[in-house]
Amino acid sequence: MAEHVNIENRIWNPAEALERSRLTALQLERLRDLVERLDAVPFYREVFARHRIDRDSIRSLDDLRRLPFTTKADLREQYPLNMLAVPRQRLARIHGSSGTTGKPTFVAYTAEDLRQWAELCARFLTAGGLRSEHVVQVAFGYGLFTGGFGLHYGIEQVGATVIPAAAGNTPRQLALLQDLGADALVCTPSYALTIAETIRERQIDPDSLNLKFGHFGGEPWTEDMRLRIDRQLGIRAFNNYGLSEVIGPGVGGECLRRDGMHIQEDHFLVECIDPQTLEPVAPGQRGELVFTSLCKQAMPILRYRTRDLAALDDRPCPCGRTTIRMSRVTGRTDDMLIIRGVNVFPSQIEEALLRVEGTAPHYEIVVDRPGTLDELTVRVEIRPQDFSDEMRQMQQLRQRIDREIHSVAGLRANVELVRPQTLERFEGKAKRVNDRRGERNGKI
Ligand code: DLL
Repeated sequence: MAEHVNIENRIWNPAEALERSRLTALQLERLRDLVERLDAVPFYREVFARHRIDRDSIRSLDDLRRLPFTTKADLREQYPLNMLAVPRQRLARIHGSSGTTGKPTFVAYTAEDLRQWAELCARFLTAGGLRSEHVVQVAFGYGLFTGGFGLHYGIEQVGATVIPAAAGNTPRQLALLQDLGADALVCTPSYALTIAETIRERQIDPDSLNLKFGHFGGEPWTEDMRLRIDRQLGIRAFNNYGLSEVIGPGVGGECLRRDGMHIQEDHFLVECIDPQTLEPVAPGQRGELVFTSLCKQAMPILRYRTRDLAALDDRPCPCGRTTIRMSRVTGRTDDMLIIRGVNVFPSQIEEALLRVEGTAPHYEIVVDRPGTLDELTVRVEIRPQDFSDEMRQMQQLRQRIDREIHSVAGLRANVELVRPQTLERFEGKAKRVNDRRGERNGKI
């Protein structure tokens, strides 16, 4: 670990450190090109015709605001592949987004898109310490999900060695870590914790492994969760962000300072808007992120509303990259729960739980409406060493959790403590919320 802390800052591509005026000029040129290319997509052609938009109507980046948003619903309507800007024969690969409901939405890449995608992943991996001499174990799913393949080719681009372990089979992950001695682990943060926990259960000393750092993403996590991963695996954990509709992983990632994720602005225009008024929020304010892909060929996207809530930070970063940084994603406009009128994000519950010593980072949020009032139940696993048959002790722990949830989220929850190892474990993205209110109303 010490070795990695001292690693020097390296920038993969000078495009990450362009002077702002040069970056703006490049973005404008690419945006104008994009508007021209989007004319090949019937969906955009029709909107452009309605709003009388063409390449020449874009004279500065401010004109972006005259262009329409694209939403998930638009993509669903264009199912399966009606958003292509190139002929079908030019596609090199198709991935799908991991929607929580209904059919996936598909995203497509040309060979050139795949090359660019690997380059973007190489950039954030390098920013977070990856070098050609390292070995990386990828424990993301390989399939329609963009995590596995995206990171895989990024690691190869850096010149490092990939172990495509894929998600799942935790005992095998451990055996690979022990026998092949990966320097870095790549997966979702929740799977990193599952691996860390199994290491502890088997009484393996984390220092006997060669792991030094990890690149985690694909789902929201908190700073406390990062500290746990750092501590339990003896590594430095880096956050990276992306979404299939925009390209997959590679939209942004942290540098060694771990103080916000640098957005790859020469490829993506980012906006942060108030989801109600659709107006931009002030820098540093939380809002919904909106992305425009400037370079993608097969399926470029204009002003895509991500529903991810985060804040942007345009202050210079001491690492030398000049790109804007995004905060952690603290919630989504659509995973926000409204419980007895109070807006609650699952990340707030996680934050509260992780403040209480003795809880394991495994929990389930159950929302129900048995009568007329919403009820929030938080089921929390107790760490084996803290589990006790003594009622009083468990009662105290429950009260502490209740107090923390109340102070963070502003509402009372039924706290249910459950025995170690009873809640479901996740190999990919964790599913923490079980909202049963719709079922009772017969809506689902
Ligand atoms: O999750 C792409 C990805 C894979 C990113 C691996 C990083 C690493 P989708 O399956 O389309 O794509 O899901 C995208 O996941 O809108 C966010 O809500 C969430 N998400 C992704 N990365 C992060 C992150 C991939 N670092 C959706 N923090 C996005 C919080 C994240 N949420």
